[in-house]
Amino acid sequence: MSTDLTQPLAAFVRAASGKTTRNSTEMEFWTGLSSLVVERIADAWHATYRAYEPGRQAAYFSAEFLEGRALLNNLVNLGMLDDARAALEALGQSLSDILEAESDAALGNGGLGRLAACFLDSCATMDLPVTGYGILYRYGLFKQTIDDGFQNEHPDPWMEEGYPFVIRHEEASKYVHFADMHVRAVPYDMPITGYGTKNVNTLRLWKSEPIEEFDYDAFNSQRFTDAIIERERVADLCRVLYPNDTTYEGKVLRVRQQYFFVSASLQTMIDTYIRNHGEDLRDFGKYNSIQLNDTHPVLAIPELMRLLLDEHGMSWEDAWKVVQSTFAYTNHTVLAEALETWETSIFQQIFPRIMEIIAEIDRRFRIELAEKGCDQGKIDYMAPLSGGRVHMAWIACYASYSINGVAAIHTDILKRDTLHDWHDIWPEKFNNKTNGVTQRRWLNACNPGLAALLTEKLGSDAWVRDLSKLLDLEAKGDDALYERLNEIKRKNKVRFAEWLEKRQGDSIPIDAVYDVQIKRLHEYKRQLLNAMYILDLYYRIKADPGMDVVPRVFVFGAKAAPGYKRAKAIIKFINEVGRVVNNDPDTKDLIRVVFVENYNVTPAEYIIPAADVSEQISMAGKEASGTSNMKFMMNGALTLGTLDGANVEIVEAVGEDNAYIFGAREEELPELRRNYDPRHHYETVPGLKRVMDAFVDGTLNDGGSGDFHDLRASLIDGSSWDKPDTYYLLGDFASYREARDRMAEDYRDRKEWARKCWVNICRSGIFSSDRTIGDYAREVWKIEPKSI
Ligand code: AZC
Repeated sequence: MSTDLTQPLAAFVRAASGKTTRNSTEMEFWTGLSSLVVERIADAWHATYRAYEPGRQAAYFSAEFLEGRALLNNLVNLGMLDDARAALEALGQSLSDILEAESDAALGNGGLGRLAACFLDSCATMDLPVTGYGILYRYGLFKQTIDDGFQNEHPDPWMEEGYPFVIRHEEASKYVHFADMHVRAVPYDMPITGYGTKNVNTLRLWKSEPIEEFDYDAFNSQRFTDAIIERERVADLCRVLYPNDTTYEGKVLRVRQQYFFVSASLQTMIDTYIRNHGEDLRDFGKYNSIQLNDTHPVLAIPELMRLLLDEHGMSWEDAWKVVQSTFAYTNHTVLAEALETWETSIFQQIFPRIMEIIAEIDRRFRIELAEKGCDQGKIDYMAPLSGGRVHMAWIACYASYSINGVAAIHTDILKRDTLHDWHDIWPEKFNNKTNGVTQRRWLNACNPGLAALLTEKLGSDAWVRDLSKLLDLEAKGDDALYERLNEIKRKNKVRFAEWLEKRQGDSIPIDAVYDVQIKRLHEYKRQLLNAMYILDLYYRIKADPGMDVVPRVFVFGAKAAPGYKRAKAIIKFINEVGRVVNNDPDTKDLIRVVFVENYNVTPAEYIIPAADVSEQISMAGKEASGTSNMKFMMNGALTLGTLDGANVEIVEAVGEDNAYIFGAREEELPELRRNYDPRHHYETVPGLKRVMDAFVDGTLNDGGSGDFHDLRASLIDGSSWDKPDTYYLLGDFASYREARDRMAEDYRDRKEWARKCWVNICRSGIFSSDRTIGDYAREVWKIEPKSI
């Protein structure tokens, strides 16, 4: 059923621009159309809120929600896409240009933040009473430019031109108090629409504001600047997202952000409880479950204690029971550098009462463990205040009724290694929840060609709400279908190549293997290994100009944390390999390297549908799950990966013949590393010496920084504080090269390749975040769908 949206759209555009539609800009059209969308869902949104209120609900506490763009996703979910396109055309605009005007809401760093966004999408689609709580950062993740091959960072004022998809709710403001600062928390609600449902869920993002509108007293007594400075100090709290992914920085402002958003969120939840169930809060955990997305929101544990004890007069014992029936904790990484611990002096200084409560939790923990017969050494290690620091993960493990990892192998490592002492004592708390991604954004919206094929073959779009439906399609794979699959892929390559050319001026060939690694830059993810392979291939072609190679385009997209020197050196390294390879007449028609600047959600939506090869090459045991691996699979790319994170489960699902696995396994690595001598590999693996020497012999130019010398040394020599080649690049090099070469050869058989892609697509159902959320809802949150 189509609705003519021309008139309402024109009205919203005029309201946004104060001009005739003819004179309105693309940005103003985007604002107008977005406001129209919000207007259309307003009643259902309110009804959903009311429907969820009295029952049991879950809250997803996360310092990051990497939403990306909202408009297209909402139009598709609400079935408004065709009407919007027609209305825009009637007003002389094209939908794709209008969509391009939107900036990404990049309120997250990477996997953890994007996972939170996929989860909210699934909850809405499944009519589950789940609300997201986070922070309205004024500046999202930095914008990256690549200048002369080096990364530079720039601020991302993503909502400076207005953003209709968040609604300020002044009336629901809360106060948050620090020892030295009092803050008003104002909620901005973002509607989360689902597909094929009326329900509209909520992501509540808190903004910090001064309590007094303006300190007139200070103003009148000529202390104008003092008044302004105080206001700015409060606004600073939410000003910026910390740009670290899987590393931890003990910044006071960060701990303030964490406390700020969990305190405001808990106050809201308590108010809702009291409104519906009365003043006796002992049943709080019967109506609420709070999922802690990593340790960033763990201050919610002592803060809920404080609210129950101090504001609601509960006893310690009752309050602790509430806490223990409310919280569930997800761990997202086993990297030691990610574990949040804080100096007690910081807590003492900014929230002494919270510190007091943590000290009491610590005291009772020690007694409880002693009663269980634990020895003192173990107790000292596991205690919340172990070694005079506050250990956020330890508090989470003690207080939560559920502790989960994000892929089977990751949960096993948590049990066996990272959290094994907790597992020994509370095995029943541990469970695995393998990650998933939403097929609404990552297939239906970003790959319309493939989506149409799936709908046609299935006879309906039921897969958009239930991805396991694709299993039925596997048997329908035949030559004609494989040819269509290849055509769709080719069109997606054209679309990506055009986008890339327009965006950063790089032109790439279409008929080539698109081999892609897109993720945050980290040594454990081994982008450097990927670049070393390319360099080796370059030398092989130079040595044998007649070599019959399948044309390849190597695509990278990655941001490095601004303070992560080695990661930034690797970005420069990739770009230098690109400079050499792309400009050499002997190789430039065969292999090409592109670095997609400012990688984010939107670039991923262009890149993934165009990819043939999904690079998932982390050192085994280090990538907790990975989620791009799942997006690639859904879009018909084949995995080239180690047995790490969810790769393990992907291979299990598709079979070893339909994926390319290489490298040392997690269980082999301790033994392999014991006598590991990377220099031996350097000297004996054919071609490796040539590659490693190119780091420093003038082939590649690090701009005089010495970075490439350091990179090479880190692999071969190590340093005073680090063994060489921590992530086993040289050890896995030969195996990686063999698998990657074989893969490129296999690509020549276009039909057989397409068959493998088809198997991957059809078996991707278990990697839908709908499956993951179904598991959380049933096993952890114990909530039921509630449709309006
Ligand atoms: C990431 C993991 O590195 C990634 O493997 C996983 O898929 C993702 O979380 C979602 O679970 N971790 C983070 O982004 N950040 C931290 C602090 O772990």
